[in-house]
Amino acid sequence: MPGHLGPEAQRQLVETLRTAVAAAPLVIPVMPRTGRPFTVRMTNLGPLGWVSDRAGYRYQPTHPETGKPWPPIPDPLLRLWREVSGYPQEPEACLVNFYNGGARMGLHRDEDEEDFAAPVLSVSLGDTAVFRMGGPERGGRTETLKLASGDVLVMGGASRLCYHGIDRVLPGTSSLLKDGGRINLTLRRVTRP
Ligand code: MD3
Ligand code: FE
Repeated sequence: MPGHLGPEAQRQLVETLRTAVAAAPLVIPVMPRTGRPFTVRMTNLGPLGWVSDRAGYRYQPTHPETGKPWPPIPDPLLRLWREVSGYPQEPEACLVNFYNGGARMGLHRDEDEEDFAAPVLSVSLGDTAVFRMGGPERGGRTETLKLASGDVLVMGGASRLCYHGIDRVLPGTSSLLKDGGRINLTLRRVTRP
């Protein structure tokens, strides 16, 4: 849904995220086993948060460094989920990804959730990203799509288990974030109801 969030809604969301990130700082996750750092920095909102460290990928109720519960998912995001997800239960996790100039995210599938019946809902803020979408198998055909500030993407049905990633972020394409970069929010249902 291109431009689903208008400029004022985007600014308010960024303001809310500044407060949340002060309580739950962005961390640079590392890959399981190798310990290779991500280029994206992450935090979470909601009862569960997605983390990656040498031990693996998982959802957990607390921030890995502060040990405190993740801040709540802000009301505007809960309302967005109710409006567009088509899913009766509330989201349990909101993963916050921050991309600076050189950050990217390799092709992967989101499969650490128990409940694949629920869609993943993505909100883009700040600089435009080149998003790559493939099929259900690694190595298949892929296509790219630009994700701009305010765009909302609902990945449900067959697309829920498709490979996807972020090739790059295009600097200077938005003035929403003072120092540039991109924020992506993904709302997720984790447990089976
Ligand atoms: C397709 N984030 O956090 S959002 C992720 O822009 C992630 O930060 C990217 O991939 C980002 O896991 C892409 C769009 C997105 C989110 C979830 C999906 C696409 C998806 C789940 C299944 C298929
Ligand atoms: Fe993903």
